[in-house]
Amino acid sequence: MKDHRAGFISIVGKPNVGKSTLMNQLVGEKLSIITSKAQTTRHRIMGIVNGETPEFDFQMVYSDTPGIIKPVYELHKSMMEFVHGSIEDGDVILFVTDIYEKYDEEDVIERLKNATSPIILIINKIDLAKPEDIEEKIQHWKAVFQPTEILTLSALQGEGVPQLMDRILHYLPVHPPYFPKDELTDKPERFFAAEMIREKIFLNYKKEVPYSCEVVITAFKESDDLIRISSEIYVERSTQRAILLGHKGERIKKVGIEAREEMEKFFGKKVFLEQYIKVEPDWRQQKIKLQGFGY
Ligand code: GDP
Ligand code: K
Ligand code: MG
Repeated sequence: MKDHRAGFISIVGKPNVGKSTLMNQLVGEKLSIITSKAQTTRHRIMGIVNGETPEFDFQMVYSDTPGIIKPVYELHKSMMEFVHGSIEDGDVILFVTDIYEKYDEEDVIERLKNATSPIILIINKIDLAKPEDIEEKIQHWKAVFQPTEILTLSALQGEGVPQLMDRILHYLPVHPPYFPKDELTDKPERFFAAEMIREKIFLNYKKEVPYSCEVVITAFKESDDLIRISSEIYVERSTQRAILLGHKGERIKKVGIEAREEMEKFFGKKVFLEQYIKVEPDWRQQKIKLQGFGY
């Protein structure tokens, strides 16, 4: 019998460095929403890859995490707890950096220095960089701390991703699978439905509105050829509700159309989507309400 290897791989780093893009490349499905705005990923999201090499079978369990930021709201604190938890539980840690970012989160560097698992430091977005800048960045990181390895890649173009997979497999411990072999993720389908609506809100509105929104799926009813999904979008103030709606409800209608198209691709079925907007004053500041939203 072949050995089985399995482990948790945590993807951490600042906002917008390409963590979700990288995870989707590694997992091969669009599990994690990607936008050009910071803080799109609020939860820890797991993606599971099962496979085999000539020597062993394996299961990789990836966690994508919210970007590392200094907490301002209660919401941010629980987001950062996910990040710290990921550094502690990971069998392999992918610390993602952007070729042109300025890194100043000393506390996270400290946590990484104390981590006992291998740390692969990734310099992402090399498609944007000149070769001499890449070399300089490698030297910079070697001076800051000693990760187990440094790899350069372009998550967007997939360049360097197979090499990264090989290195992850190298560090994966011998262990039986953690999840049934036919599961792609630990999150229920309605989680993805909510994330797709949130993604479209991020893409359609400016400034603080997307950060003030939370999406809850209140019904998810699947029949042979159709999924009926009802959603509630929570905002903090009635002025935000008005912005979200737009003139005659046209802006939220556009969000709904785009989210539905995304859901139909993801679930492979026709989707009927309802959206209701509700005002819940200061939900981001209140722990009880956040717990109700699953944080
Ligand atoms: P996250 O906040 O770290 O999860 O970052 P995302 O995966 O959401 O990506 C943030 C932005 O960077 C998006 O616009 C991505 O398309 C872009 N991006 C990610 N990886 C690359 C890359 O390798 N090259 C370039 N040019 N852009 C990238
Ligand atoms: K992002
Ligand atoms: Mg992300």
